[in-house]
Amino acid sequence: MRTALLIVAVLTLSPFSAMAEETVRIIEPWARASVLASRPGAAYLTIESARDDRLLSVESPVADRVMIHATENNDDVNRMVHFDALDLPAGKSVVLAPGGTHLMLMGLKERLIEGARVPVTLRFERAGEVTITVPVLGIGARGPTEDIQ
Ligand SMILES: [Cu+2]
Repeated sequence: MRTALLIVAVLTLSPFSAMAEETVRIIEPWARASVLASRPGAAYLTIESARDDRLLSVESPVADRVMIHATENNDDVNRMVHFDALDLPAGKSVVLAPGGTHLMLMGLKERLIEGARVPVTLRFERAGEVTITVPVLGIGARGPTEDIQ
C-alpha cells in the first residue's frame, strides 16, 4: 500500500509530461466572433519558443480544418497565403494578429459567439501537441487588450 502511494506521487511529480509545453509559450490567444457560420473564423496568438521549432498543424473541434495564413498586401489588395508550417526561431515572439499571420478556422460547425471559449490544439515539430482555450471576442475586436467594442 505504501509502495503504491509512493509510485503515484513520483508519477505526479515527474517533469516529463509538462516539459513539452514549457518549451513553447502561447500568449494571449483570442478569436474574433464570426458573423455567419458559413464564413471562416479567425484566431490570433503570440508564440514564443525557447528553441527553434515549427508549428506544423492546428486543429479545433469547432472547425473542419484550421489553416495557417499570412496576409500579403499588393497594391492595396490584401491576399491570404497559406503556410504549410510556421517557423519559430528560438527566443523570438511570433505574433499572429489581424492584418498579418493568422489561424483561419475553415468550415465552422457553428458561428463563433462572443464570450465562448474554443479549444485549439497546436502541433509543434519538437514541442509536440499543446491544447489551449481561446476566448472569442467581439466582431470588431482588435485584440485581448484593446477590444474596441
Ligand atoms: Cu485567412
